[in-house]
Amino acid sequence: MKLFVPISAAVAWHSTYQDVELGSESPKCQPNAARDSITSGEFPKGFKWSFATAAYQIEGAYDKDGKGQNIWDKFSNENNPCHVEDCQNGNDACKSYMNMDRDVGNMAKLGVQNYRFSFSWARLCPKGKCGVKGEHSADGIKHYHEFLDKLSAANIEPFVTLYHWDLPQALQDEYGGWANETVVDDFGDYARFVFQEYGDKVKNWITLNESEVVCDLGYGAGFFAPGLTGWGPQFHCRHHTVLAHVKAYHIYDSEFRASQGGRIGITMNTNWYEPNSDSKADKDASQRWMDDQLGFWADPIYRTGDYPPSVLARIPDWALPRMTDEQKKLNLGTADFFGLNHYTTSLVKDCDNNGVSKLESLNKQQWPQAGSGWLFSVPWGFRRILSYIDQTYDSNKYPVFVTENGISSRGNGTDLNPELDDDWRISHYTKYIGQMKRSIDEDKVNVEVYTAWSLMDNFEWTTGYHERFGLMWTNFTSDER
Ligand code: PNW
Repeated sequence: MKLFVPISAAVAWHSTYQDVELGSESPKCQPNAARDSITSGEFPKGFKWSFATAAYQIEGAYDKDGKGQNIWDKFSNENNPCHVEDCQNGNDACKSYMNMDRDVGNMAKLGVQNYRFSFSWARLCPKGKCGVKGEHSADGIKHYHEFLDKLSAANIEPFVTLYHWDLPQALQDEYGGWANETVVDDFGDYARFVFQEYGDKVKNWITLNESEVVCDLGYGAGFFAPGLTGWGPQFHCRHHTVLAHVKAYHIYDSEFRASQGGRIGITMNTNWYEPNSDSKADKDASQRWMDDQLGFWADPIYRTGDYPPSVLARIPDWALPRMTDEQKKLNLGTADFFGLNHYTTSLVKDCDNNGVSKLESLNKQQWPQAGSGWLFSVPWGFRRILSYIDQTYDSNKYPVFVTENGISSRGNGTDLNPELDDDWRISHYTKYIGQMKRSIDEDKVNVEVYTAWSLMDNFEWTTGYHERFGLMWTNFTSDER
């Protein structure tokens, strides 16, 4: 059997797919006033604007106060070969761990009222075990209490992600991390521990961030931590992220919801996959991409309890375990909101890739490209993905929280001469937010939260500090940051 890397992020990032040049004649690449125009005006009352970061990308202090090692600590410090551009690592990042007042002060100055950030699992439970018999770090626990108290004093509402890619290394070493089903129980114990400790201060919980990237790049393509490859680890990882989310949801729902009264959901990343033509073949191909990147998580949780039929048809059961009837029942409806990270759009044309794949994604060079190779600015795609989510998963039942959206630069400015007049960034945000407004006004999609990635430039995974997503410039050459 021929193996191929079928997964969108891996494909989009690492060009293992066969690129088919459509040329600028594709009508999808031409300007279209009705589609591209945006309106101004008020957002619905209560609409929330937020900024996001993640622990490994900003905290630094990788070995302070008893923190355990996580898979990104190990991966980004390996240097034979290096996994990160210029052999950079997250050891210091933005030094946010020791600069809580600086970060909260900056947010207060910007008028930020909501902040999405993540807890570092290995900072709280250094070996990954948070159950009664686990080892807990008093300093780590105190740190997030202090940070939450500072946010509260500044009237900033926290949105906390439990897992933003930094699995305790001990769990990777012990049983293979996300590829092993034991992780489901360990994540459940971590979630329970965190709800118990912080649930009176946090009312918005996001279980997992972008499981697709975790599993496809970390366990399938080997480009991200922990650097594993193959369909076995990749799809077992995917399966266990669904089960881990479901477990954490039920723990919250049955043990904490009544007393704490918060909301809990999952955040998924997806491109909008625009069919290159109106042919049925191209539309079906686009649907397969949606199923692969979004439906894999969203169908079990928000629609059917099970994986999309196109996924089950494509991925054999030695790689992807099948859900039991009991699991399907447990999966369905396990979220209070639909967390969406959205950045870009791909054009999809059906093609028979040598009989191996029927999926083809075409990023159009005609679209403005960001500092990241995979990111093209296609504002109208944002409106279409929001409509798709509403039609497929019902935004009235599950309000959409946009938990990330943003754009990067690369090579613009230096720390001595930072690029602060980034009109192109303002224009990108204006157009994306304008399309979201049309989606709310014209398509009646129930969007409650919009979150910009990121509050500040930070450790951008395998491209290190080379790609800047921040609304604020970070001076990485200064000790103060
Ligand atoms: C997200 N894609 O990752 C992550 O949640 C952030 O940690 C990250 O810094 C940010 O977006 C910018 O990259 C993504 O291939 C990774 O489309 C890959 C993709 C999108 C988002």
